[in-house]
Order: sequence, then structure tokens, then C-alpha cells
Amino acid sequence: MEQLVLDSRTRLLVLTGAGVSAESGVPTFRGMNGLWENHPVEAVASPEGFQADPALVWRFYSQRRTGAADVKPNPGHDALVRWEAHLGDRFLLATQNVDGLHARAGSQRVVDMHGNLFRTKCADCRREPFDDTSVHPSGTVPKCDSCGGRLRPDIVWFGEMLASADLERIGEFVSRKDGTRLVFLAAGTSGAVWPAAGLVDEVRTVGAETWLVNSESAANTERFQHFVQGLSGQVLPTLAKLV
Ligand code: BJW
Ligand code: ZN
Repeated sequence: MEQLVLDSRTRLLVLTGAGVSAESGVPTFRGMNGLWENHPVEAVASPEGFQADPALVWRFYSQRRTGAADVKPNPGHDALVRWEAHLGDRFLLATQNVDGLHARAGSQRVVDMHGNLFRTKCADCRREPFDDTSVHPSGTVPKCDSCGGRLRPDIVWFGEMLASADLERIGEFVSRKDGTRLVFLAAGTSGAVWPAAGLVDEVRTVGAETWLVNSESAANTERFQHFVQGLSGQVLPTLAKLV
């Protein structure tokens, strides 16, 4: 297998998607065929969906919270922890996953691009998002202590902007000028959802070396210089040469 060399002159940006959690037992989005209990994902993961049926949305996220609470990180997550220990500040992990498994595995430099399943915010006021493991399986919509409005999961839904601080942190890492070369590796992601799908093009503008690890070809495979087809829990532990 080709090897990804991580030496003292390399900085590494990793982008992960649902495939990295698949071997932990978390279902992927495309694996669900874009459906949850026959509802299109957009109906349960968009501001319009929440407006139309907040109880349905809370049933969906309650099921997800319960499912994600029971799972454990897999060897793919663990490999990223080792890479970070080797590279330190020359490592950044941007994840689209909201399950918190990277943090539970021990990753520290993590950008939760699409939010966090175990955080809740108010749909109506500006109070700070807060940690929350509560579930509402019968679809009761929890209310905000501050304003009485409706609470919602702290997730970036379709049609919503990603947090500008998160995008800036990724952008600064990409454009950092410290004499190191940038390597970008995407794993377990279909390359279908933006802006994450466009990161490969962004890093190429600064000359990055690009890798994709996925169980099947992704929507943007041809944008990558290296494509390693396989399960992330099997490929990542042996892919890198730490020098
Ligand atoms: C394995 C494996 C194993 C399996 N090992 N591999 C430009 C063009 C077109 C559209 C847009 C655009 N810019 C913005 C948009 C609109 C939209 C979008 O991208 N739509 C597309 C569907 C076309 N984007 C947005 O709305 C974003 N907001 C935004 O850009 O704001 C500004 C704006 C708004 C509107 C218009 C224009 C600009 C926000 C996106 C937020 C995404 N949120 C979701 C839902 C969260 C809900 C939740 O988690 O509860 O995040 S969507 C869903 O997809 C989830 C995921 O994080 C995300 C990515 O999916 P991912 O991780 O790639 O998973 P899968 O399942 O798709 O793929 C898994 C892959 O792994 C597969 O290939 C498997 O084969 C593989 N695999 N097991 C290795 N063991
Ligand atoms: Zn409120």
C-alpha cells in the first residue's frame, strides 16, 4: 500500500465523515438512503423541517443520541489520535460527524464542522449552546429556560451556515506559512455535501498533497491525487509512516 509520510516538515489536515464511525456501528447518511423512518433526511435535518414538525425532529435526534451514547471509537479514530500525538500543532481534524467519537478517542485539535449531537441550543434566543444528553423519544419539544422558546439540537442543518470561527480555523491552518508542506486526507465521506466537499479544491490552491480513504469512490474522488479504497478502521492504522 502507498504510504502517507508524516515527518517534521509536514502539517496534516484530516476531514472525516460518517464512514469513519460506520465500523463503530453508527449508520452513515447515504447508508440510510437519505431516509429516516421514510422521511427524507432534509425533513428532519433542516430549519424548514424543524419549523414544520419539531416533534419529529426531536424523535430523530433522540434516537441518534441513544445510538451514539452506546458506541465506542474504532481503530480508525485511534490512528488519528496517534498521528496528532506525533504532529502536535501541525495536525488539525475537521469532522463532519456529530457523534463526538473523535473526542472520546482522545483527539484534541478537532473542529466540529456540523455541530455536536450532545449539545442543544435555543431556536429563538441567543443563549449559549449547552451540553445535553437528554432524550425526548415521544417527541416532546423541550423549552428554553431563558425565553420559553423551542430548544433544538446544536447541529448545522441543510441550508444553514457553518460557524465562521470553525471555517476560519480551517482556513488559517490551510494557509499557514511556517515552511511546512500541507497534506490533506479525507476519510469516510461521500464528497456530496458542501462546503466540506470543496475542501480538496481549496487545499490544492496552496499545493497540498491530497489523499482519500473511502470504501467506495466518492463524488469528488478525481480531485484527489491518492485514493485508497477500503474501510477506514483497517486502512488508517497502517497508512502513515511516522518519521
Ligand atoms: C466508508 C465506510 C468505512 C462507509 N470506511 N468509508 C454547493 C453546491 C450544491 C449545494 C450546496 C453548495 N453549497 C451548499 C449547498 C447546500 C448544502 C449541500 O451541500 N447540499 C448537497 C446535498 C448538494 N450544504 C449546506 O446546506 C451547508 N450549508 C451551507 O453551505 O450554507 C451556506 C449555503 C446554504 C445554502 C445554499 C448555498 C450555501 C450545510 C451542510 C450541513 C450538512 N449537515 C448534515 C446533516 C446533519 C444532520 C445530522 O447529522 O443530524 O451533515 S448532511 C449529512 O451529510 C451530515 C453529514 O455530516 C454530511 C456529510 O455526509 P458524509 O459524512 O459524507 O456521510 P455519507 O453517508 O454521505 O458518506 C459516507 C461515505 O463513507 C460513503 O461514501 C461510504 O461509502 C463511505 N464508508 N463505511 C470508509 N468503514
Ligand atoms: Zn431561548
